[in-house]
Amino acid sequence: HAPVRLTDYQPPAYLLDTVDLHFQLDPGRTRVRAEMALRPNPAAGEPGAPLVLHGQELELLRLELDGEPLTRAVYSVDAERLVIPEVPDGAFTVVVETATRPEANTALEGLYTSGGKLCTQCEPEGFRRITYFPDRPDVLARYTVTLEADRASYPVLLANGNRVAAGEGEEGRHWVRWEDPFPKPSYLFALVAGDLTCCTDRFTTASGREVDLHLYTEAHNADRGDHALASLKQAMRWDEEAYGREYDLDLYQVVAVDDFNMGAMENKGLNLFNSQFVLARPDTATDADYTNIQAVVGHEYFHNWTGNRITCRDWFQLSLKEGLTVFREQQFAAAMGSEAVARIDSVDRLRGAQFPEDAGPTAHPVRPSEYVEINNFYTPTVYEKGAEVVRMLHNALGPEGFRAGCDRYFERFDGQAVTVEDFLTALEEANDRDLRQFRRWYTQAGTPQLEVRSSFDAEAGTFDLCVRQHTPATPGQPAKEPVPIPLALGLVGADGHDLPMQLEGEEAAIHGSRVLLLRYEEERFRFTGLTEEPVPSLLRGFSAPAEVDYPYSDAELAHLAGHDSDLFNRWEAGQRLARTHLLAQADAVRSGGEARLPGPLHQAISRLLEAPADDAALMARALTLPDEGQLAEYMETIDPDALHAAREAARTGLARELREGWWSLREQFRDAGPYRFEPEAVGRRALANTALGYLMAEPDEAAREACMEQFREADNMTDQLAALRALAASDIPERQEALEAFYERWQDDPLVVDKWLAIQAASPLPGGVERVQALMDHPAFSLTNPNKVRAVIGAFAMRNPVQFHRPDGAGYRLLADLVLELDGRNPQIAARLVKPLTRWRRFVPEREAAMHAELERLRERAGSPDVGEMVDRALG
Ligand code: HT7
Ligand code: ZN
Repeated sequence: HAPVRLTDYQPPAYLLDTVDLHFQLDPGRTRVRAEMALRPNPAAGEPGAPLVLHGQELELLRLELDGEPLTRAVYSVDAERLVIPEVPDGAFTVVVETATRPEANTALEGLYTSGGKLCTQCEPEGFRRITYFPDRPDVLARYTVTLEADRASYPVLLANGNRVAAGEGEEGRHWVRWEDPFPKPSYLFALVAGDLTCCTDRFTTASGREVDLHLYTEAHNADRGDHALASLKQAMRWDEEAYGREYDLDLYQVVAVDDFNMGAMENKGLNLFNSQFVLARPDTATDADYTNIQAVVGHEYFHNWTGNRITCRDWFQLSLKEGLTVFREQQFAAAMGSEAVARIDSVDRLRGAQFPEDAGPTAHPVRPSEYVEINNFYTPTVYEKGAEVVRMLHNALGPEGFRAGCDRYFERFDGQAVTVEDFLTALEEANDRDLRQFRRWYTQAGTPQLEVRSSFDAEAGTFDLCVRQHTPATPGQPAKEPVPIPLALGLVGADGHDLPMQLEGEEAAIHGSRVLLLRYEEERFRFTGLTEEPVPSLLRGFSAPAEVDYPYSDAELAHLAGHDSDLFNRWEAGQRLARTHLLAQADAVRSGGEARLPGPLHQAISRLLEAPADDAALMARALTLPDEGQLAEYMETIDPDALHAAREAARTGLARELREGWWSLREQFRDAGPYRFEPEAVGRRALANTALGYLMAEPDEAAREACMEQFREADNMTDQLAALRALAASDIPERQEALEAFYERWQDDPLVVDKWLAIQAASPLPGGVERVQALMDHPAFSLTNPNKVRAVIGAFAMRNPVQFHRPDGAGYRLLADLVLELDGRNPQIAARLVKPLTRWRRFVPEREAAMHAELERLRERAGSPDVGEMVDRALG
């Protein structure tokens, strides 16, 4: 499959003004009539060019040009496109009639069935599975859509925009017509047909427009929409206040769909959501679910301006909408809860998924320059690193400067399909700034490494910092240029306070944090007027997506962990201390020794337990050891068994040594009273359950009893699941009892069953491969439902390193077998599952060989371009 290249971009030869779509919906065979009003694009400079329409898996029934039927002699059609070589010079219309088979569509792109519903997923290139069409994001048109279907099976018929007409058809059929006044690209088209219940709410915009909010679910889930609706209203208000952006239609619709390839989709006025990211009730959804729902509902809403009103010119610009929207989502999350906790959680995600991607064979820039299958580029780099890049811009310009730049962007490009370059130009112009060097963040892959060294001269009262930046080579980019890095820092004194910072040559000192903007490979800074040697607190708030290397002593890390005024770095120091010692233990195991609880880690956790917990959520994170996946990134050659042994020894050691502390922490923070999703209550539950996790790391009688009691009596899923997770990770008789009881109780609730599956698949107990095989044979499992696949295989391959990397390679075989099975059904999901195998070169020799063998097998047998591209990149 030939790659698509950014440098080959050509503007569309024809523009599309209006589209009139008519669907005769039927799950077996749906007929689609598309009438398109086209005209030559004056900007294309290609008079007389052929008209090229994309199309896949379609049955072509009829083609007309300006009302005249066309015969095969005057057009050509293959598996990818339909070409009409000659069209009139001026405006013309094309009518295409096609048929598609929603029920047979297992790829979940285009029009497909989920449960009893018919629904669509068009981003990025799904519309071409609905009709022949100029399916590219820079072709924007006004859509009118008529949906006709059997009334009994599909009483609700939804599309984008406003409902303008409805009527009865023959033989029990009915129809509804929708009009979307905003020009949009085909990827934002959506329709839904089904027997749905509508939860309603209202929102009054800042300028007084009344907006109806409609959330559609299946009838039995009607009591699970409140949180999503509340989150939607919070997001709408926040976007008005933070960005001055109002909603622009009279209706905002959200539909919950069970079979969905990703989290949610921002279709204009008709968002489709994976049920997991919209449905919540205290007894069925955890705090993490509530938090995710708030974030995803916000994310899709924010796309209305960053993505829909202003969209991408081509798919290389994906981060223009995704990076910016993730950043906006992160700002929203911080505003709805604790800023430090929100930052820790997003950095954790970045480090857990994006740093490894940037350091491996699938590394690519935030704005990639070529792809084979665009679906493979919905990555942590485009999303999360893209958001970090926007955050750096926000910090560099300041909140007002950034807002002014965004205002200019919205004003100047509204209704257009644009590029990252256009966004940066708007920021530059509004701020009279030059962001030329900053553009490298979009074009250069790899995580910059910052080597920082210091020296203190007590006599002169100076503290020198030498900072070197280096970005390791990535595929296709052997040599790297320095990128501008805003290094936020503070100098922490012996009493724990920030010391004043005065650089040589400066007139006055700065108190608190300051930002050094690094532009060169090596830079030196001299701080003056210091009467004591400070501990540098570097990259405060994670001011750039970079890795800091500084030779901190244990005492310095403990000092920062206890006192840093930057809460993110307080947490970071504790994690760094834990990481250093856990890695040392893992090395000891590799050299034939036994892992034990490192003293400095014991002291650090014990100090945390003694200190008052002002922010329970923050404390819960500080008490949690870095996971094995994160630790692996810092190991020269990854040995999953050694890492597991080291982390377990520390966890059980802490459980034993600090037993009293864990008990009292749990007692102190267990929440009484009814469930409420409020930051303080969420923090309390997180902390109490962290304590329970430690108690269950060494499960004595009392801990087992307490855990079972919590499991049985919890009135909310957060506490019940925390207990079940602890039980499922322990080889004790209560384990099976609890798992059976949980399934018995929740077997009819697919989203809760997903949790039950994931907990077992992620359990580090021996026999993981067999457990996963048994789960895949369980009636609750289904290969056609991406949530089930993610719950079992995703959890196993991505959250259970010790079992997945089993020495005999059975974990890898199981994963590769599944990729092959999914390859023909849902290539998008199959390709995503290849990811855990792509880092094969980083592992100890026998695992490396076993992973490599599975990749070779995939290369030989997989048929889809999606999996093919991932495997080719992995093998390099
Ligand atoms: N913009 C969306 C990206 C997307 C997607 C969503 C659902 C199913 C398949 C999809 N492929 C791409 C999601 C977002 O970032 O909001
Ligand atoms: Zn998005």
